[in-house]
Amino acid sequence: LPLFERLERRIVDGERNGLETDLDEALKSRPALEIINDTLLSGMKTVGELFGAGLMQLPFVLASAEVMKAAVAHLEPHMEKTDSDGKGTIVLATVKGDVHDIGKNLVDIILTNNGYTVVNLGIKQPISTILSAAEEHRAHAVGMSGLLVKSTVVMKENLQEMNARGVAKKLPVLLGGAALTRSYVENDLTEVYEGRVSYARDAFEGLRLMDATMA
Ligand code: B1M
Repeated sequence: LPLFERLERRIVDGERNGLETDLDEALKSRPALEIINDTLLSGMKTVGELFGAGLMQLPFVLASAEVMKAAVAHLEPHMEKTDSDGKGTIVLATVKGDVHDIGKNLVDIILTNNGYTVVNLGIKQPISTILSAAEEHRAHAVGMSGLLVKSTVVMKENLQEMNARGVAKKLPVLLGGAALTRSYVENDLTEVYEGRVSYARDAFEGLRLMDATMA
């Protein structure tokens, strides 16, 4: 297979052997982010479709995710970074009950490379932990990721909890993940939250929204 098709195939097949060699070759003709967005994420999309259709078993999905993570880790040092620093602090987490973290970690990389301090709490984080970290780090915003449909409900409960604790006005919230829709966030959740809540389709929209929040 040609290089980029082979790379995409590696994600689908969960094939790590020779991954770094292929990535180094790919870096000669394309920027790291483009490789992630156009090639690797396309592979993950196929994995999601196969799994959703019952054509791929969970351990193989996990193997694909591991290759994806290894690829992102290898590409990360090659990504563009801005000189600007100290643009603000965001606490980032995958919500309670949800283990998906590839998207969240991409958001971390993009924000960090663009001058934000990201406190990445990891997966399955209850709102109490997220809010303790926000207080400790004097965060300017909270970012929550979740890919399961049930995570969209958890996010709503988290926003209600933030209202109840009286932190909504000072903590804008950024939400993202495959199960969310723009209309759910912009119609339903803005009704719920007493602060500002926005939806980011991808890591770049997350960056734009953070820039707008901090402006
Ligand atoms: Co899971 N899984 N999974 N899975 N998995 C999905 C989400 C699913 C849609 C697959 C499917 O059925 N087609 C489905 C959810 C269905 C639903 O809820 N209706 C599903 C399921 C069912 C499950 C399990 C329940 C399976 C089981 O156990 N029977 C289980 C859940 C466990 C749990 O969470 N409690 C499970 C487990 C796993 C693995 C562990 C095997 C693995 C995750 C490994 C890991 O993350 N470390 C996995 C994977 C890999 C997927 C799919 C195939 C790919 C997800 C991914 O990494 N995509 C996924 C299919 C899909 O998403 N359609 C699926 C690439 C990633 C870059 O995209 O995270 O969406 P994403 O991030 C995007 C944007 O959404 C956005 O930016 C990124 C792009 O720039 N974004 C943000 C994300 N977060 C953001 C935050 C922001 C801003 C933007 O600001 C804060």
